[in-house]
Amino acid sequence: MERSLVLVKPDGVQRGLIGEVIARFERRGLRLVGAKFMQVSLDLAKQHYAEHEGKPFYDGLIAYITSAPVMAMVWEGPNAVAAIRQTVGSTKPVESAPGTIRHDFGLEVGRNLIHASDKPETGVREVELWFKNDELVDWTRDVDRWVFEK
Ligand code: DAT
Ligand code: MG
Repeated sequence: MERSLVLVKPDGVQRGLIGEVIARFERRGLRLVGAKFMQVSLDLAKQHYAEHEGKPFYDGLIAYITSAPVMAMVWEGPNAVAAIRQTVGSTKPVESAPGTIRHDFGLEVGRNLIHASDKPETGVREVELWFKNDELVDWTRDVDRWVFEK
């Protein structure tokens, strides 16, 4: 089953939006596999955002993600990565479609509330980076057969 890392970033946590984000993914039919509320270390932030090193916004991005606790989660489902990115919205909140999380709660790219893996391979790498195996739960729901076709 495809998996995505999801982070409710420090602004989302501070603004009391953890429940809102979880509710949206639950309602979508995705299955929660792991969750932890944590302060992000500088080392983890740098590994997570390694692809952006050297870009003009990099220092601000590292400062933002380490500024206060985040809610880190793993969600799974068929096409979970695409489904979650769709619910999250575009990187820039003002370019996000109405109804998406970044549109409905955000204005600025540097306060865009949430992170989600951008490709299935990224999902695998990011889940490995953020979670130990014994922090992830393999489980089924009685409702799965009404949400997942196979
Ligand atoms: P996403 O978070 O949608 O996957 P990304 O991986 O391109 O976007 O960038 C990671 C984060 O970096 C993004 O959530 C916010 C910040 N960022 C990206 N592009 C930016 C820009 N042009 N100006 C400022 N911050 C930016
Ligand atoms: Mg990204």
